[in-house]
Amino acid sequence: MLHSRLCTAARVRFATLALLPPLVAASPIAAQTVSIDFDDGTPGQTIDDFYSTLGVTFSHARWADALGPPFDGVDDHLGSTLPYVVIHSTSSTILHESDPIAARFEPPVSSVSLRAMDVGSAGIRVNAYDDATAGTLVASDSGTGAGSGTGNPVDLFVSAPLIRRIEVFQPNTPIMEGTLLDNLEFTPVATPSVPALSAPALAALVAGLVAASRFARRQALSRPSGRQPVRAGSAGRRG
Ligand SMILES: [Ca+2]
Repeated sequence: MLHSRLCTAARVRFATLALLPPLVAASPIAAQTVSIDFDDGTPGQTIDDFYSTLGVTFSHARWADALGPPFDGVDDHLGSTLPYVVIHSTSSTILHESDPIAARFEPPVSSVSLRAMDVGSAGIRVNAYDDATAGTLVASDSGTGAGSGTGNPVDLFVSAPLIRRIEVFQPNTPIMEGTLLDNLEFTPVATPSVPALSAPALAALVAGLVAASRFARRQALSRPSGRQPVRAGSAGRRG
């Protein structure tokens, strides 16, 4: 009897809870794509954590005036947003693989795009990793051009479930053929929301459980028992 009552109560409680998932279900927070045109900095200064509130910090990157020195022609900037672009903090427009421009993302991102201008025979490449300092290569993209690449912009794009860092460099042993970077975009990975019950939802949940318990108890008490009490001394005796 006790087991039967408990089972009935449990079933009714479960049925009540089954009606409540819309109140407690967690859904991912939509990720907003972040766009940076680098036109709000100061030429000559390193970028570092200037955009950290947007979720990205840089190594070996500085702002440069797209129409000023050290660029050797007015067409170098074609494809950029003016007035500023990004170059290496010490090697200017030359991006060595051993000393790349790096960007680190916190929170991690699922995709990154950027534009390289003046891409020539030295090419341009972006490698994406799942760690801020080391990790595994999870995606890459590259492009190339002819000669010094004047007036040749290349769009790069990488995507992976989790990207924490990218490195950008010229893969074909740059000597005097440089490139400029601009227009970074990235999309943070969607994060699950923390489910929270509002006060009315919590009150409804408690009321539902109490009502279910009372209902189960009434059902159990009103059900006729299938077992008759045994009277001592009467069973099995015949006159
Ligand atoms: Ca720009």
